[in-house]
Amino acid sequence: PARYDADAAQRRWQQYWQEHETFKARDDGSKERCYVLDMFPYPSGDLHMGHAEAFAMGDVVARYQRLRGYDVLHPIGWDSFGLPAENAAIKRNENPATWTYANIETQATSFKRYGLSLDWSRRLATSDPGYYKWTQWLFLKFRERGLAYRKESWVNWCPQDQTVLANEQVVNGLCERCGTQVTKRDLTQWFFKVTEYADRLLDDMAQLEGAWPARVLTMQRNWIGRSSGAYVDFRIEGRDEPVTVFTTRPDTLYGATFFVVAPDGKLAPEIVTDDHRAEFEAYLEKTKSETEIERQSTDREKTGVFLGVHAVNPINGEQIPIYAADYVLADYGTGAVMAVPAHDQRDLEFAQKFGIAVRVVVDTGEADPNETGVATAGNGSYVNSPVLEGISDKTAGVAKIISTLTEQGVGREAITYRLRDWLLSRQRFWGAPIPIIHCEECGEVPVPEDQLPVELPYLSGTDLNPKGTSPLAAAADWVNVACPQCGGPAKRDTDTMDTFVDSSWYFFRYCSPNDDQQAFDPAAVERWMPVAQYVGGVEHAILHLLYMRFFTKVLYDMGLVKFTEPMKRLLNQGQVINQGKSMSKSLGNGVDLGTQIDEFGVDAVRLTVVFASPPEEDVDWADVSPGGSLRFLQRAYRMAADVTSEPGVDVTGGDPALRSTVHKLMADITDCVEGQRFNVAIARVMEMVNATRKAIDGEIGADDPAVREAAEMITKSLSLFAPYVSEEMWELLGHQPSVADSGWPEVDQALLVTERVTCVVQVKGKVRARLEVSPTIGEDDLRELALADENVQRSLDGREVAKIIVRAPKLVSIVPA
Ligand code: ANZ
Ligand code: ZN
Repeated sequence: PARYDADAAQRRWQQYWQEHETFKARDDGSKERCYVLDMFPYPSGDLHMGHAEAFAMGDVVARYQRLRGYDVLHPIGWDSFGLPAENAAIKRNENPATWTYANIETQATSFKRYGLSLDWSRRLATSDPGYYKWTQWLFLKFRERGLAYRKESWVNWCPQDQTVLANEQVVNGLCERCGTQVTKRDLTQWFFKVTEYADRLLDDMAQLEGAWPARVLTMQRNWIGRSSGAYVDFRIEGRDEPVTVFTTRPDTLYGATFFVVAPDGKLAPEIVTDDHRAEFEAYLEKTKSETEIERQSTDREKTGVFLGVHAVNPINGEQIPIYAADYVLADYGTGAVMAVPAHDQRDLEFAQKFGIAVRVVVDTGEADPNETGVATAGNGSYVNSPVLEGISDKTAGVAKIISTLTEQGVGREAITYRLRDWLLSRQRFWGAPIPIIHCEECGEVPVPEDQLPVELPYLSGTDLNPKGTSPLAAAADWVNVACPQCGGPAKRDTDTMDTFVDSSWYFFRYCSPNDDQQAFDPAAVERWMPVAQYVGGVEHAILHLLYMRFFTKVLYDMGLVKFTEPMKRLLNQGQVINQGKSMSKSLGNGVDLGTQIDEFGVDAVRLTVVFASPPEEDVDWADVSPGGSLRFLQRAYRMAADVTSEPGVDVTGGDPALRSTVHKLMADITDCVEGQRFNVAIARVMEMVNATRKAIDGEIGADDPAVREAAEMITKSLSLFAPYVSEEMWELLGHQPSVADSGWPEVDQALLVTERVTCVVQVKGKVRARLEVSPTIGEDDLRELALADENVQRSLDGREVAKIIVRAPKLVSIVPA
């Protein structure tokens, strides 16, 4: 019998697709456009199982939309700046580009072998000067709008890598890359003012509701962390300016029995008295080695030091002691809090440890926090709070205090966000240089646009070793330049940009990837975007997706794009794991994609990763069977080989039962693909193959037009998941390539309807109702149905039934008493 040779098919069709540019976006207006995008890969080594799954999912959508008749844009590129390239280059004593571009070539070859329906003509890499020129241009535009600025700030610092780390690069207090304990350091850094867009980032999520996974929206909402409350000004003895706190519970102001400031904020060292300075400084050192996550953790024992000064509560003039404690963060709210131990758990734990009074000001009916050690946070009537007397509702209490404080000029309504501005400076080599020149006379001077890109100098090996600041600082020829404004001696900024900047706009670039006059052609973007389907890992649920949304809104404000959300629909595929665990070298449970492909072929591997589970769930390689997938593909291939009718035969004359079965399955496949239940879609294709095989081997026979119709539907459906074998099958069925151009099957709605007959119901010989029923309905069911009918009931008008004759399925005759 006919056998599918995966290896030969892979070689043959890869070449065919390439020669015929089968998957090139036409962009000629002949068809409606549809942009399907996979998160672009980082070029670390060859493709792995994770890529195999993610890209198989994206390709299902791209191939489906293409068959549906869309002009599909399905591009590929590389997020090719970043630390691993730099570390590899130091190890190998070469320039990071060598490692990077070699890996890109390896991955490109593997992507082609993997049979993805990609438009290779739009390929890009963020480390190409032709790309990062525009990253730099965007930076300058953001700066012109006041959205990029420099400030001093504490940053996470890895002493080993000698670099600043973003919060997400710190895992349990350790550097994500090298495992060294992270410390804090004060540096002047570049930031993007993403906080200015906090409200829009929240509000525009309405556009994404139902189209993005709910958990991603929740994560983004929490990350932005909008809270409303009030600012309250406290005087401090011996100081002119008041200190402002942010509180979500201004209504508990009478319960504030102490005051806490962040040890690492500006205020603490200013107000600490000499008696307490040494103790404070020791505490500050300790705090610096802690991560934000540790500091916010609720089950940690509270620590802190008294600063020797008091604050004055503006509502009652009470003096309360000021502490520095690490549970208060320097850069949230104002970095200072009024502590209300009766109604805030952290404050209560602190008060109990330091012997501070706990004063209940809201009677919630719960037990006294003094005794239980549990702060009460609920609604209740206010006590010990003269201004709030008679009020017993939180909203009213908050409003009353805010109006009182506002009148007295010591407080006001406020909203704060967890979201911080985006620290984009990196003291590393392999990134887009920040296009700023620092001149002693003129200060910060942007590099003139006609001098972009600011290209990286050629450094390699140990020259790339971090030296506390960027390795770029050591490239004297590169750093020292004439000031573009005054011509005097000046220095280039030696920081490079966070790679999240590169990936915040690449999807725009794909619309006109070779344009050397602009970052992207707004007209091309308008034709293709927003992206219809974005596919990628949930590890990007927060930062990448938030930052690219931010970029899009800024570009909207610049008038360059006409929409505010770039990705209409998002799919987060799960991971490929093995034996219940993430694959890792240390566990030795890695599965090599190349080896799997060599053994089972691309189609079987692709089918396996998609069939294993719903797309958003993990695939455990220990539970799947690529061998089973291959056997199924052989079965499908043999089925196609056995069809004996000619292409174009009139299928309407085919076996009605088989047609009805197949059309129902086909309708289901379409629904499943639309609804991203790809695994179920594959199960239906398998059912279709079984039904068709049975028909071929049974009475219906290989020559029945219904068999051909089924085989063609199978081939088209299967091409979303197993493109190579499907091209072969399409050919076996007597068609010209490519199956990717063959169009999605039309389902005949008439064949979906289960057959019905009309049953006449008579009452006393008169027709009172007509019921649509199944031809096989039973007598009892029909009797019940007839008696339940509204018109029948009306004509019976409450009378008993004396006699009822049921002749299923066509007649019911009722005689009332
Ligand atoms: C007094 C109070 C009484 C508070 C009470 C809460 C309950 P969210 O909801 O997360 O915005 N806070 C303010 N700034 C802080 C900082 N920099 N570090 C740590 N905690 C800070 O939390 C706001 C509440 O967290 C604020 O309201 C403040 O404590 C504390 F019964 O003020 B509250
Ligand atoms: Zn100058």
